Amino acid sequence: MTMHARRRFLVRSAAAVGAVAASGARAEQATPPGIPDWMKAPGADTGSQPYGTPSRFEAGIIRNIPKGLKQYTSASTRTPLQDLDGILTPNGLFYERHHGGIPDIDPAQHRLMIHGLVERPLVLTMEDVRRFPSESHIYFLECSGNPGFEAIKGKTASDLVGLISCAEWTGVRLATVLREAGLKPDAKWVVAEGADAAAMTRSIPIAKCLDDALLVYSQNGERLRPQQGYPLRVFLPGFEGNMSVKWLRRLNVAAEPGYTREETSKYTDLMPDGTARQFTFVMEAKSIITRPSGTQRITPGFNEITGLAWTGRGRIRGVQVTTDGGKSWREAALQEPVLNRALTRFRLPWTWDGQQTTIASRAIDETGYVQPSFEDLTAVRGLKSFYHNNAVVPWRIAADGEVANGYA
Ligand SMILES: Nc1nc2c(c(=O)[nH]1)N[C@H]1C(S)=C(S)[C@@H](COP(=O)(O)O)O[C@H]1N2
Ligand SMILES: [Mo]
Repeated sequence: MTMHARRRFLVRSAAAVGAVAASGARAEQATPPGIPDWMKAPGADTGSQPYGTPSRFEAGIIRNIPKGLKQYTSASTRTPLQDLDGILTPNGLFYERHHGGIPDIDPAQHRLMIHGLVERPLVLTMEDVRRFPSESHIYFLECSGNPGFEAIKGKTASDLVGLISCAEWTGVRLATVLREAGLKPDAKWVVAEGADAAAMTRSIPIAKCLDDALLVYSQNGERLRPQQGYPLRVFLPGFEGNMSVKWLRRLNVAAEPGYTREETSKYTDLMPDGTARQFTFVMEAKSIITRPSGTQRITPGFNEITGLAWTGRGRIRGVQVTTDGGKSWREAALQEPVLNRALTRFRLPWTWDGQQTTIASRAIDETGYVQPSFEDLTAVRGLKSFYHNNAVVPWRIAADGEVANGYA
């Protein structure tokens, strides 16, 4: 911090102390050397919350649930990205995307069948699945409809790109289970089916199945939540979220893809010339500034710009940030560790001069790919497609410090 920024910071802190004192006796007591009420008697009993929850003062940090959400059909909730720090999403705030509601599956009754082009068809219990050698990895999961091409009208970072979350996943390599069944020479695809009312079904190329694909039963150390596919899901690092089939009950090894609803009428991208891209698996590099971001308010002087970047192709190499509407870009610092196919936190110190401006970030991944502007992306893809919008998200900052969607 420069001397000037430091002095401004201290002046503002002094003003904040004044504000606290003015807000009543309790805040006055809480300001040292005062003694607040919560120091005058023992607190709640240890173990009074067998499963811990956040402070009641954080009750507003919740999933972003659209108004008028139609249940049991095709619905989603979003992660409140602007309210979180670091790179891991708490399990209770992981985004949800369901095509037929959330089944209530008894793991004792659940079975995984592996059949088709295999030497030894298998029917596994959850106990069987957990006997295989396990692995844990931190990966992001993103819906390819995040945000969609016409839905860039939202207000917050969560409204715009909240269909992404990141967690540590534990399970068994899909390759290990497939080898147990024994792949026949013609095995080129694995068609995965979920045990929900939508029977979500997607085809996975065999190369991915034998590479980093996982069968996951735990998330951030505890068993998967029902919303995330309890008791078992497929997890395909870097691929569009739709393919990570939840509530997994069947793997049909085949020579051809299933050409299911989710890979014909949905999850394809209509191009300007009327043809459609199909099997667009990889989530391309993307980033968003989460603070300051839409509906937040900043004051002149020092403001840290921070956000998240990710790429389905591996690691993030760098993130550039503009604070002058794209005239110039500066290199942000990346928080270590920068992990393969995980969220990466970036930061840039910034002194805001109080003038109206636009800020934005753009990610560059280890392949050299640069996150495109919305104009550059739509020049190639047109506006007919819905999935795989990874364009730069600009935030407009008004002279009063109010931050708003730069697209609107
Ligand atoms: N069985 C099943 N698997 C599913 C879905 C579904 O509706 N049913 N939704 C898919 C979609 S579109 C996405 S983006 C991810 C979302 O995973 P999450 O809810 O754990 O975030 O799950 C995928 N797997
Ligand atoms: Mo999705």
